[in-house]
Amino acid sequence: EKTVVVEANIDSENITDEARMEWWQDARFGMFIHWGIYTVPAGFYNGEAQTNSAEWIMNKGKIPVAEYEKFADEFNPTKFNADEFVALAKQAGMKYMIITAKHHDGFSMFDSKATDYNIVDATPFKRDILKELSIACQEQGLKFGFYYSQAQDWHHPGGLGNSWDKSFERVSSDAYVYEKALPEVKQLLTEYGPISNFWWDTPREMTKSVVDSLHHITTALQPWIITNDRLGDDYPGDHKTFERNGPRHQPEAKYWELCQPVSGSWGYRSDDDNFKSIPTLIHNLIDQSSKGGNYLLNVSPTREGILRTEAVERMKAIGAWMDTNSEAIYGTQASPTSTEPDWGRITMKTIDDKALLYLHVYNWEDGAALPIRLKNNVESCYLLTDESRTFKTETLDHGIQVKLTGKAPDSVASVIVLKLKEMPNALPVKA
Ligand code: FUL
Repeated sequence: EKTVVVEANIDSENITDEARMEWWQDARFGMFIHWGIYTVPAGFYNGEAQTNSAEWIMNKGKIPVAEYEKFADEFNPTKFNADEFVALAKQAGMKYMIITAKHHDGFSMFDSKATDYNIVDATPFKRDILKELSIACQEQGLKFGFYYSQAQDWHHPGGLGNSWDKSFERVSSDAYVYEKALPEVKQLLTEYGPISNFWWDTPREMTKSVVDSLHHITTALQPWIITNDRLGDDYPGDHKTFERNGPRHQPEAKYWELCQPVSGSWGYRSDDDNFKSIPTLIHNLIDQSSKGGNYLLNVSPTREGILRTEAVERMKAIGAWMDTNSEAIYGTQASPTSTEPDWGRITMKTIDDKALLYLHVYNWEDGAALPIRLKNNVESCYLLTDESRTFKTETLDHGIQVKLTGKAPDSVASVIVLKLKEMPNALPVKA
């Protein structure tokens, strides 16, 4: 039997925030997975669609606890293969994976010691998918982290959010945290190897002492861990979270991430045909990078334990683009100029006090001049995938012009490298 490393990252003395955040900042791209027993109703209850986001069905359909529990009896995703999930994430160019350990419905997707309401004890499947994924991630070299809903729990009388089941008498949420959330978090951080991220969610009614306890246990057990900003009010975490829509301008926060579902729902919904197009997804990744942020793209396995072909196709297409262009994504910084030029986006690296700009051209026209609002001397300008294909540039009063020639090398985004002789000197934004 395979085992996982139990004690992670003991050497914690001198970790600076910068050192801790470095891999994440460079990674730019991760896989989010929403998976739970809500996959069984898949958005429908009593023959009717209940919700856009299928993981909310218990709440939106006002399903009593005893009814909802029955979905666990039918949860048997026998086609699930952790190695394939991790391999697909890697193929897409993703550097980390974050999966729902427990969502608001209160069902634990791992062999929880705090409750039997978990995937091993309460389903015919009986396998701990988080352990399988953790092992596969370690074997294939992908960072691995958890989503955890620490305040809402519609199954536990201390959890927040269940106002429809009248058999349900509310006890204090502190009791809930000490009985369930804290022990589960502790278990997740000791029995699943090195955990790269803890992704808290819906920080409602969290007392300061509870927030402090959860924060303390997380960082004490996994000193290299990275947390989002959703543990409690006034808890900044390590990074800011944008949900569904990214920022229009570069945010002030140094570290931030956009999470977005590949289709309409976070959790699998059987009628969800709202898949984003391949160009949209690639542009979204580039767009976050050009503003200095990460892109956490969500997929939702079906009740059989596989991804829909539409999702797989999209992951592979992003991966194919990343195969030749990832240099313009990994380890880049935000654009030094205004962040949304008409023609595409810009990312940047600096090497020996010289800036290397990556011009991601979405709208390519033979003969067109790309305006870049920088006052700089250009060292060279060429296509990322073919250095012999060079472009003429001019430095004018209103910035650098790059002259496009020929056909677009890539129909989604062609990347031109613009090497400057110095650090970028941005012209003021046009009124
Ligand atoms: C939200 C949750 O309520 C959604 O169900 C989903 O998990 C999303 C990522 O965060 O706040």
